[in-house]
Amino acid sequence: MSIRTVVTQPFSDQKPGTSGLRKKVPVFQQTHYLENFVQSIFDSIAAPQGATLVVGGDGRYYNREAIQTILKMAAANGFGEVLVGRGGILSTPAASCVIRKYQTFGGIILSASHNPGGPEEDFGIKFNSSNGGPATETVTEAIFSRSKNIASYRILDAADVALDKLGETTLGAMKVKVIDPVNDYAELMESLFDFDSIRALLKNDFRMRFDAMHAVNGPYAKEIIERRLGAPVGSVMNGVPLEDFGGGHPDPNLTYAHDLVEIMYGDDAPDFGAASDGDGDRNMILGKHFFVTPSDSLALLAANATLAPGYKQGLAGIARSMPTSAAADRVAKALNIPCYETPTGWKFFGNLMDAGKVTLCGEESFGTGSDHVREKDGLWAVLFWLNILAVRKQSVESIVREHWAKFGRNFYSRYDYEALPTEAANGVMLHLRDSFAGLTGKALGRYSVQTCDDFSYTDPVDGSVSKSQGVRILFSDGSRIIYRLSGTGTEGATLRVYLEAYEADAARHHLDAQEALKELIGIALEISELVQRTGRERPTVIT
Ligand code: VG1
Ligand code: CO
Repeated sequence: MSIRTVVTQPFSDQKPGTSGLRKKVPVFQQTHYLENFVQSIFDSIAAPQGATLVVGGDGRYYNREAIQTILKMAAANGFGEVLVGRGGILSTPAASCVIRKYQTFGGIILSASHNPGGPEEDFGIKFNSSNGGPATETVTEAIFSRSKNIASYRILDAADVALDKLGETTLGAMKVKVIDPVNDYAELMESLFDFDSIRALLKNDFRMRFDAMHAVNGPYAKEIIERRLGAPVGSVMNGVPLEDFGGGHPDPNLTYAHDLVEIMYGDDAPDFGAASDGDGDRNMILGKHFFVTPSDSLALLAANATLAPGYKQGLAGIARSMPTSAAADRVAKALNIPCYETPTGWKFFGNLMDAGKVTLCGEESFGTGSDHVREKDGLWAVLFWLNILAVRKQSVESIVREHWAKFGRNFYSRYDYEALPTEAANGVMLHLRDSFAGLTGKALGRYSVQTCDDFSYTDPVDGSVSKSQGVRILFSDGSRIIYRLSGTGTEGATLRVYLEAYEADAARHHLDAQEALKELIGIALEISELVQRTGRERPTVIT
């Protein structure tokens, strides 16, 4: 077995986005493409000789091939050991858990999350640091700049490693340990939640469905929900991970999780429904005929956190991404703890959690998590909800309505315009930035503009500054319209419009969100000139 140094040419498009490098599979299959990016990671992270790395992915098409390449390159780049999930599988939160538990140098996670998988669909790769969290912008910038001048990479000439059997093998001088992908994660969940109470709840006439969407969380949910918590077999649906997720979008929202939505809005619906995404870090929470918005879910978990054993000592603070609704801010205020507002993407929460400033974090994009790992965590959120339901013995809907009655309701919706011509999408953003001066102080229907800006964030821990994180139009009553370009798409540009209106009056809390936000939506379309500039009458997805 010998180490080969392969001469290569840089690719110009290896800039990591919101969560790593995401491209269509055929892009990754180009000669040297994956290798260049992996070498750029290794060249940028300064791992000591003999360091341990974690490798795993969501099992989508190209996962296995990519893992073999990464293992051979890790061996040629001086790593001493790699922990890899059996079959190359690790959910994103499980990878974060393993990186932390075994105090490794970091990990490489292969996923394009909620994007479809298959030979013509999406693939992705990212590096997580020793805290278990996505590399900070400083590191991803270093990787990108390395990728622009890379001239060669190192790889071991060796046969493929057997990944389907637990145990240890060697690859050159490097050890490869194939680990159970579920065990460490399941143990962590048992340490945080009251499994006895949840078991008792599931034994009564409480019924639940978890939709794994043919994605990575199937084996995790079956082990935890059906085996350890004793829910009847069949409570976990679409539980076998498939390379193409059964041809669907493994995205837990009301549009794509249609199997679950039909059941939860049908006759004789179960009491609780939940789903997670391709790599297991997102979650959607449903009650009987009832949808909990992700922003509300974060606020509710915060308000009820002490009901779960792992959080009984209370929360240090809460963090939410800027476009996420301010529902959590109201809970933080009542609890007298700080609430941080960060740019979109989980990488911005890591420093706050490492510094002990926050315990819970969340994003409007169906992401919630805590400092138990450094990624958002889909199944964790589901178990947290089950723990709360087991203690409060109320329906999901009544818990949410009580919460609104106490804190007020933040009506919320997001409109996504996918695969737009990049120029048109950029045009909308430029036009908005040019409009700031004219908008400030202006009355628009029943709203009046207080300020407009382009969100900029200074990390309170390391002082790093992230600019241009989204255009905000803030109204005097706390309502907001936010415009952002997605950093995870692989086709043209995706424009997201986030809408939020606060309603203190309980008599209006029963309204449908689209109804309550109608005027704001009209304003958002008008001032952005979105329809004229993009030619799109309607969004691709509304969440
Ligand atoms: C989207 C979401 C963001 C999330 C990111 C990664 O990013 O909006 O909140 O952190 O996906 O989630 P963007 O840049 O497309 O808006 V995942 O589950 O795709 O790793
Ligand atoms: Co995901």
